[in-house]
Formats: sequence, C-alpha cells, structure tokens
Amino acid sequence: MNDFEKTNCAENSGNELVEKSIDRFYRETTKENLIDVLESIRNRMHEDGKWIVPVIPPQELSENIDIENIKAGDTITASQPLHFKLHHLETTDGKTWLAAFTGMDEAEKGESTSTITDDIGQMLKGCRNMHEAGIIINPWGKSFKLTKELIQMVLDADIPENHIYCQEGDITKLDVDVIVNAANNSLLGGGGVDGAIHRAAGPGLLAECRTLHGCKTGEAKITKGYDLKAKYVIHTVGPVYNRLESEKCAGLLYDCYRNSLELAKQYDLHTIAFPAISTGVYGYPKHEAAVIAFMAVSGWLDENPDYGMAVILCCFDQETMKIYRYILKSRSQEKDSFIH
Ligand code: AR6
Repeated sequence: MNDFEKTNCAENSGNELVEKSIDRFYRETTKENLIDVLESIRNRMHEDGKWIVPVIPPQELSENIDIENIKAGDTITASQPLHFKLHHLETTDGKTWLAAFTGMDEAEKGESTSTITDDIGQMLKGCRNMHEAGIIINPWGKSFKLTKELIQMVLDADIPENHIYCQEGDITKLDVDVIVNAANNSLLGGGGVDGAIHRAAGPGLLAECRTLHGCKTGEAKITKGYDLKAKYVIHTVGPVYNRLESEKCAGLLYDCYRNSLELAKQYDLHTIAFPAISTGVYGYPKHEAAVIAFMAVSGWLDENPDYGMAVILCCFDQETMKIYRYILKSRSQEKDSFIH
C-alpha cells in the first residue's frame, strides 16, 4: 500500500453503483438484490476501483511526515511501501471484520480516523487469507456484510472460461479476435477460405504475408486483420490428405490447431475461429478431420483451463456442421461443462 491519504476529496469515488445496489439490498433483502451488489462490486474491481479503508498509520509515517502541516484534502504518497494496520470491527456475534467505505462521506459518519485508498480486487483477494469473517462496507451507514463466502463468489465469477462453439457461415464475417486461414506453404493466397480471407481483408494482408516467407505444413504465422472485423489472421497450412500416410497427416492437422491456439495465446487473444482446415482442396475426409480438430482444441483448452479462450469451429457447409454438432453433443454428454 503506497498511497496514504489524509483526505476529504473522494466525493465522487466511482462507487455510486455499489452504494445504490447496497441501498436496494438494505431496503429489500432479495436474492436478486444480493446478486446486484456482488455484480456491482465485481464491476468496480474490473475498473480497478478503490475503497477507503480505515487504518492505524505506521510509526515511521508519523516520524517522517509533518502531520501538523497536512490539511484536509492533501494526498501524501509514501516514497517506500508502508505497512498499515487495518482497523477491525467486532460484531455482537463475536466475529471480527475489516471495514471499507465507498466514499469519504461514509467514513465521516463514524469516528475520525486515518484512511488509505485500497484497490478493491487486492482487498478481496487479501481478505481470503485473513482470519476476519469478511469486510463490512459502510459500517456506519447502510452497511453490507461481504462475508468470505460472498467474496469467493465475486472472485469465482471472474475466472475466465473456455468454450467450444460451432457455427455455420462465412468466417470472414466473424467479429472475433482472430480468424484462422487454411493457407498453403507460400502464404500468398489461393482459393477456398484463403481466397475469401484475402478478398475480405484487402491488399494489406497480401503485402504483410509476403514478408513472412512462407510457412511449413502444421505451423502457424500471424498477421493483422486489415479490413476484416477480426483483429488478426493466423495462417496455418494443413496437410494435403494422403490415405497411405494417414497418421502423418493426422499429426500435421493436429499441429495446425495447436500451433494456432498457442500463437493466439502469445498475442493474448481470447476469441478464435477456425475453418475446417484441409477439408476442401486438400481433400481430408471431413469426419476424420473434425475428430482431430476437436481433439486438438479440447486438449489445448484442458491444458489451459484458466486462459479463457472461446473457440468457434466455423462450418461453411451443413455436412461439416452436422459432424461437429454430433461430436460436441457426445462430448457434452460425457462432460457436463461443455457448451455449444
Ligand atoms: N468461411 C468458412 N469456411 C470456408 C470458407 C469461408 N468463407 N470458404 C471455404 N471454407 P479450403 P484446404 C471451408 O479448400 O482444404 C487454398 O487454395 C471449406 O468448405 O479453403 O485447407 C489454399 O491456398 C472447407 O470446409 O482449404 C490452399 O492451397 C474448409 O474451409 C488450399 O486451398 C477448407 O477448405 C488449402 O486447402
């Protein structure tokens, strides 16, 4: 905690929606109103919102700072990390709590105390390991007891989730972070989905592709999306299907999906759409290719459970769509958490 505030200036703290939702819950204790409070806290956490926290200032601070000359409204930034003791409150049931205020007006309803502003997310995470029962928000006004269980719910709701969807249509129209192109080794355009992507992205895409000097089968390279809705295009080269080398082909197709997902992760991209790589001009049997696509994608998602990747398997024709649907359905029966 670095920012020490002896201040009255936080009139507009940004916590108004938290205050409003607490007010509603205070008047009517319903499940919906409780969810609204938790939602509003979670939203503030996302905005890097702060709460005002009553503290006992550390000894070093009073030694180094001329407290007498600080006026209300002054903000003091400490030159090195300071450790504050947080004020505790005890409720009649014997439980102890941390206190937090949504604004200075709330803090001033009680005894005068030194306060710091603390990041809501940090405070919630920190509180999980303390022996207090939780945090009482605005203890002198319309208060709200944010118990540890509720804190956990706020934090859990925040864990990003992985999903696989299948969707019929033209991949060039999708509003995602990245679309995958089923390209050839030259990366200089072609027919099928490759041609469609280059037409929709405009000449900038080809110009950038020229700088990449091709791509090996099974590997992946990334460019910007130019005129596409997607911010990026990942170009991967699937195998030309050869029945006599089906295992080798399967391995290369698998690599296309995995390498594309890895590359998307390196760029911190969280929504990706794949066409059915190799199943057009390159002649891969659609069902076999779909099983490999699904194994590669679901395997990668299982290895990256907290990454939060939405994978769209984009099907240009009904036959592919039916196959994907079938595979996803049988998988979701095995594993309840799968959504499609
Ligand atoms: N959106 C989604 N999927 C599409 C689209 C589209 N706009 N257009 C076609 N598909 P293919 P490959 C589907 O032939 O087999 C190129 O010339 C299509 O129905 O595009 O990997 C490259 O330059 C099929 O299911 O790619 C290479 O030379 C899938 O996309 C070669 O083709 C893949 O078909 C690559 O062959």
